[in-house]
Amino acid sequence: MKMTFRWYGPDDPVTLDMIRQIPGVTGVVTAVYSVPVGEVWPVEEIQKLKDMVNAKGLEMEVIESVPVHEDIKLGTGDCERYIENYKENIRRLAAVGVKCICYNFMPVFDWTRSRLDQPLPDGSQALVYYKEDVAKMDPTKLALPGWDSSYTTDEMAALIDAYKKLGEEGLWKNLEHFIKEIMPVAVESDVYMGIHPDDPPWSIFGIPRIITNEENLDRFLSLYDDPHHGISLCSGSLGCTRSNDIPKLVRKYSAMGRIPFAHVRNVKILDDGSFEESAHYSACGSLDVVAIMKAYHDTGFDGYMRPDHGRMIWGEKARPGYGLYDRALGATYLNGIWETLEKLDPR
Ligand SMILES: [Mn+2]
Repeated sequence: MKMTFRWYGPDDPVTLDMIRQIPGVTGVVTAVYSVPVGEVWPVEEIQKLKDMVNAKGLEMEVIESVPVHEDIKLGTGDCERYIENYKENIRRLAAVGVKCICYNFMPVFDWTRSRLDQPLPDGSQALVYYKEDVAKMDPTKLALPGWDSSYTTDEMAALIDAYKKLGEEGLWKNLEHFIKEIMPVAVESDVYMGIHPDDPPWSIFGIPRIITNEENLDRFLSLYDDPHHGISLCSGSLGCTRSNDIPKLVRKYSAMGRIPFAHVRNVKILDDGSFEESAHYSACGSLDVVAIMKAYHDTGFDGYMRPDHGRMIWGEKARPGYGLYDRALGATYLNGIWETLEKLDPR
């Protein structure tokens, strides 16, 4: 297992100098952020990023994300050109030593929360999803991090409408086309592609979401039969519904060698199915993090892992979910569990 940490590039208030001091973190997970979604990343930009990371003694073997343009998900407009660009990005990243690319196929919105700074009883702040609040939200007028704010209200309404018409099966068809196009390039480049599950794993605002549960993950993997075609298994995304048994899913897909990249975090599920992001420690949320780590360990997991979102603690001001302190505690906690498992059961 290789422990990594997400880094949002030179503008991130969490710096490489800070990250390198977290025990056991050997690399960062990052991306070129200056290029519009769908376009090819300049080789010089990729190389510059890698040089910055390597200069601090860290590795840059995982990219999160190379985003998928809406035209690909909708199968419209410049879809084929964007797919060709995507292939070129895979080749260019492989050329500098990238081994794994994380992406998602969520229409319009990336992860969705109703509030990014909900105070918790201990005085920390966390990202939360309260079903009642989400039901009152107007998706054409929203602005949250991870959401594309470049759309006008009318454009957003039209986009949402197009996805409603496309429906789940239409989205599957476009995902299959994308996978069948890019995977031969990924295999040839020896890059492991890991799809990130939808967060949360259910339809919001009537827009289809399909990377949500075991049945759909099976269907996804069956689209292309090669270990390079895998899952960035995110315990917090799939785990915010009790219907997903995370240790069981980890055990199954890790044993199949289909998890190149693991996001491990906890989440607290509330009675009405809402959820709050919690500290990584098992007792703070609804997931058994030791059982998750044991499932990885038992199946000989040798991929990349990172702590996922953290709370804001100790007065830190940073990008919601991506401060230094709570994620560093998460990395250390996960490394502690892993070291224990290794010593109890050396392979
Ligand atoms: Mn995640």
